[in-house]
Amino acid sequence: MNENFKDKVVYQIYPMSFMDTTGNGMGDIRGIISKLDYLKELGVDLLWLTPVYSSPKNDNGYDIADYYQIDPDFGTMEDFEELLSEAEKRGLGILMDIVANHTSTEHTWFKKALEGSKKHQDYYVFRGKEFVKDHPVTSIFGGDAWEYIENLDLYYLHNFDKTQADLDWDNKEVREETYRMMNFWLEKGVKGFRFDVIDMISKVWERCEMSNGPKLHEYIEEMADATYRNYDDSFTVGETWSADLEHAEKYSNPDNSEFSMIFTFEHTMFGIDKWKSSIDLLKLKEIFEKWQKGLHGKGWNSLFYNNHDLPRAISRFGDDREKFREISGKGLAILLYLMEGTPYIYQGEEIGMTNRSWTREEMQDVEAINYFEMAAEKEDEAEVLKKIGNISRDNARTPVQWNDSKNAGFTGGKPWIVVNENYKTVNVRGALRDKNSIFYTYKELIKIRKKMDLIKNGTFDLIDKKSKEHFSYVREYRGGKLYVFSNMTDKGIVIPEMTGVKDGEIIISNYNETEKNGRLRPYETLAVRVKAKG
Ligand code: TEU
Repeated sequence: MNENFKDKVVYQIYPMSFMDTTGNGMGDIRGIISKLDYLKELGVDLLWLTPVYSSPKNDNGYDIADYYQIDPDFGTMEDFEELLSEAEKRGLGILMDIVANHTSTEHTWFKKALEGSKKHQDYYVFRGKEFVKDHPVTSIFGGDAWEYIENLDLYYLHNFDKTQADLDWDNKEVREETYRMMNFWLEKGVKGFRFDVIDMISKVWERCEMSNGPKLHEYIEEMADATYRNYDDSFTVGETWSADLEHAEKYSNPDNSEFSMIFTFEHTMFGIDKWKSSIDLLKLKEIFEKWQKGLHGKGWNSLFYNNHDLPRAISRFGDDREKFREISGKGLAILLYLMEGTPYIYQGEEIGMTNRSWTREEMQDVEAINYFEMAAEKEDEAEVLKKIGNISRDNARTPVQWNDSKNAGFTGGKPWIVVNENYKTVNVRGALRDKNSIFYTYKELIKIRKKMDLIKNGTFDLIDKKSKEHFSYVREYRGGKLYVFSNMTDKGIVIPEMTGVKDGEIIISNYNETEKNGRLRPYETLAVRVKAKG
């Protein structure tokens, strides 16, 4: 079976914020083409584009109005085809984002449903008063997930914004439309897909649970058979917030895989209320241990800290104060990308982009705005803004900082979202010029991964689980070992276990001069290889 995905590294592009070539303030496909050489230099294999289809963009493209069109803000179908061929020339594959749990209410199916077409109402989850009363659902973006349509005297379900109507996957026609659309993109030459909230396509109405319904895996199998299983080297990743190990094994079981892998989010959440959560190192280690051990030999992990829905890696897991930003960013990369799984790098992560503080006027994200409107009624506004600064999705969506000129070189016009103020110090041009930058640590890690089978196949064991200061682990494969030690604090610490690896070779670290003397400086992180004897 195709296991190519185990050697790949994926770079996630959020096109709206990547690179603008038209001056409309919004990134576009030609902008992506113009940066392909940069991505090649980094060494990644696949580019996952978040949705570029025609959309009113109430949820930045996750509200699709036409699955067969490129949104004019991003360019044309010709631009997209050129992207495919230019990417291919450089050995890069393109992954499309499949948002099939819902469509925009601007989609013709939904419009026809509103006009009274029964066939199209059945594409969605339209229900009468009684059903809705007995089946309360809260939207993930806040408020009631049922929206009333007066002239139909029916409600429709929207698990996200009210302009994102849930499709009914129990309707065979909906499934077939989805497969047809996926084949359209496969035939164009895309290498695979990332599936948006795919765990929500089958619902459990008895308990009003919106994920992990009884038909979930059956539908995914059916979809795989009808589409990407017919392509030898396809690459797929499901976004599954609700997955436990058992589901994860089904999704990514090497013998009969539904997907190459899934995204799980336990390590990014910490508590039910996302706005109140903060990282706890002991828990973080436990979570990684659970997934590393749990899927070893049984499935496959995705390795990521951030994406377009999550705050910036360094601000969340590390230390974004300028004094520590680079050391911390490099340390985090070494810590994560030597684990088992496929690495995902979110645009700007490779140069150490950070969160910023937000005012109400600057906020763009529908989720953050809804939260602000609700929370600011009960709590101190400054406190609410602070939480938003820590967690808001807008942090990930500030434009990529290409250089230190106006708007960080992202656009000649007015950017659709503010540029992070630190672009004068944090930018691609500077990172490429400085051989000590975070960029080169990422590049080196990608090279190391491609050379060492141990990283793909080795076992994983935590070292000193109970330490609240460091995150360290050992990987083992055919007698060879790889130790990773990471000081997660801004102070010097001692790790006695390090004395055991004196004979090993340091293969990567985040400080220039490193010793294996058991003492680690703030955020110091290093990987030591001990070769098999004989
Ligand atoms: O995200 C799914 C999802 O559940 C998130 O909305 C998540 O709860 C939230 O972002 C945490 O802050 C996917 C997409 O990645 C996201 O951008 C979309 O908004 C969402 O689906 C709806 O399509």
